[in-house]
Amino acid sequence: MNKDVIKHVRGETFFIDDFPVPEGTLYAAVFDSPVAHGIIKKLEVKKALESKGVKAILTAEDIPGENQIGNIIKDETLLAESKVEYIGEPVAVIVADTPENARAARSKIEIEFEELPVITDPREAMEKGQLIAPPVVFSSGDTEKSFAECDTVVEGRVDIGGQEHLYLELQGSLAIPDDNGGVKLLSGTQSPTAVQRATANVLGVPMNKIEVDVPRLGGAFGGKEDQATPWAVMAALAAFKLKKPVKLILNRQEDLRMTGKRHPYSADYKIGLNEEGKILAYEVTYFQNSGAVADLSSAILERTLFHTTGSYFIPNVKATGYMCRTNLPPNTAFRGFGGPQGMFVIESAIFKAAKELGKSPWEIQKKNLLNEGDYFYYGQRAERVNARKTWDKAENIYEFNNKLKDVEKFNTENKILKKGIAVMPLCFGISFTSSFLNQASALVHIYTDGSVGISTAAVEMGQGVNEKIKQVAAKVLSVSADRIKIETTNTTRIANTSPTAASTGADLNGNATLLACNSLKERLKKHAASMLGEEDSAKVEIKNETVLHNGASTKIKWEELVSSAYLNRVNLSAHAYYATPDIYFDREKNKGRPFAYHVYGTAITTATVDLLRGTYEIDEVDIVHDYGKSLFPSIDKGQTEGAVVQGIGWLTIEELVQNEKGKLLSNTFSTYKIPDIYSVPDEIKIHFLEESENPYGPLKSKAIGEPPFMYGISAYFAILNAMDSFVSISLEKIEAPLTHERVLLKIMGAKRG
Ligand code: LUZ
Ligand code: MOS
Repeated sequence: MNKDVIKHVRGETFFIDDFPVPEGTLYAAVFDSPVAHGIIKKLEVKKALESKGVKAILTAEDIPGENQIGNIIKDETLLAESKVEYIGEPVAVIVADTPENARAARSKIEIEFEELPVITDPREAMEKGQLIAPPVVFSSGDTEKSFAECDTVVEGRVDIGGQEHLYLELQGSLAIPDDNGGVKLLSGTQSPTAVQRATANVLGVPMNKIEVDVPRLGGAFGGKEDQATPWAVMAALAAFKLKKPVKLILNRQEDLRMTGKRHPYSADYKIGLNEEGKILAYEVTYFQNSGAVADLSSAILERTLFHTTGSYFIPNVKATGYMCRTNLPPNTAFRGFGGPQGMFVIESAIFKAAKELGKSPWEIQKKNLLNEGDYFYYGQRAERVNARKTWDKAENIYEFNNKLKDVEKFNTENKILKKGIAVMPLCFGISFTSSFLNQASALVHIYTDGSVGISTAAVEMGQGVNEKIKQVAAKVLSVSADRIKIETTNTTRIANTSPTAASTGADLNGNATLLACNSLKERLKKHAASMLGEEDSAKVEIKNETVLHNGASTKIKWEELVSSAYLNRVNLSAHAYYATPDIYFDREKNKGRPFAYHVYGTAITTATVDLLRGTYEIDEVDIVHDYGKSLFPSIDKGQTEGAVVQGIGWLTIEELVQNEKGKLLSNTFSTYKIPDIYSVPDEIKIHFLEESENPYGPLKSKAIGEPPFMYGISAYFAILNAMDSFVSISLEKIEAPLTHERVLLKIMGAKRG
């Protein structure tokens, strides 16, 4: 099992807010904009400064370097200057002796605005020319020509809601000034180097003066890939100015209000098929609700474009994406990173086309699955494709035909309850789509007592990457995993870290660890050979903490070997670097091989809908997933289960609501509902696909973090399928989330079929 969780369950784990703080630590709170769009006419902090315990109030004017924390596009200030663009936008940082006093001073800050029109809808932003960047088009073949030759052409619109990350640990950081004019940060970030870079930029110091240490995160899901940065930089700014340690931790209300979510999308599609149900052409336009500033939106839109055709081969495709600027907090990375939105639209198109053709969706899905050697429309050749393999396996082991019969029987026997079924084939590209991010390094020390310490760029956020890296090192060195400690992620030990994101944490850092451990093993084997008087180190092996000579055990154990190596001046530390091979992408042609590989799988989901009440239950999700050779099956299984539930939540009960003024109304746990023990599927069955090997993963494993999230899409269509078995529901506009309320309204608005 993942031993990392034992401390969590006992409440013994230190998150940022649990570390003992240095003497004299001050506490910061953020004063954020109460209006979604406006010009700041007056900002007066005098009264607040006189408030109990307040030490300082910092605004944009107090920034010694550049007031800029934009990651991809430089369009994001740390603290607002002359205007604000969303409710929750940071304007000032209040520093006081206690967190309570810092927050109490907040209401004493006086601010006045000239309010400007507020846009929350991406299509409205588009009409008003509010785009963050020029549109992006990916295409292949000739859709227009192909549509003319199709037997059936179906069009429609899809609206997809956002999603709150709801990591358990809130955003925050502790900043400690040093005596070199720099700052050491404890930060809850997936991107230590992004925090380091932004802090250096804002403070006007070189990056080497900023040390970022990340012990672990209490969940992230993408919400801390870019948006852990501002709070760390604010704490650093305060520490830098006041020469005192400063802690800044958002409370839940602040976190919900100030941070961005998964991007809502609106989309128009057109899909063309021949009589047999083969998809010949697909056109789609995405209107991404990017929020007020770019954040990671351009990369997220790109991943949507990469996943436009889902698990299918379609010969003629044209996809256009618009990054629409709205007056909402900057929407950001969230498990799947735009991929789920793209895949939801193609599944919607197939569902509607199936209905037009009088076929079942799964018939069309199956007919169009990717085959070995097909080309993705962005130019990558599909290799080691397991789309059909996982589909067929799922059909067989879960007895799909019997399931269909059961559903039909249930539906003839029941009037108020109806069952539905849906299948979701998964194909998700693994690698950062910005090729340069696909690099990592590892630093491995063997101490003189034989214990091992490993530093990498990977951030542990509950996903189990530390345990996986331990597995890699334990296998390569052939020592017990109990000898190995994974250190915190720290920019002074591992520089220029890529975010722990894009499901690549274990791949990139595991591969770097593997290389470092291999060098150490070679050195130790050579030393063991010299201990044995053997000239050929190939005749020596280290196995289960014992030195073997010509395949036979010797008396030399791991501890003795290490200690002797040290005394003989063998270097017991190794640093290694890994960069994913064979990937590139040409952004002029929008063609290339952006992904090292793809993860495949198939989920079959059944749901029961109560037609009278609009309520539903997800009965069962049955999965065949391609894990490669799993590094840690119980972690991979847990990641799959969690991702499925999170994916279901996104499309069913989790609903973000803003009013026309851009205020988040679903801003508490009572108004924003996430899956709980009552709403999760009664059963999630998971079958590990046999015979899958991945040359790009450490020890042939495959990435796990994001892909299974998209199995949640089948829950949506299982509910729709159940409803459609009773009444002919309109598919003109497919809207998510499919809340109980929406189900009821859709049934009431439908004609009896
Ligand atoms: N982050 C990123 C990601 O910067 N690039 C990506 O391609 C990506 N994909 C998934 C999640 N985070
Ligand atoms: Mo990400 S959405 O932080 O992999």
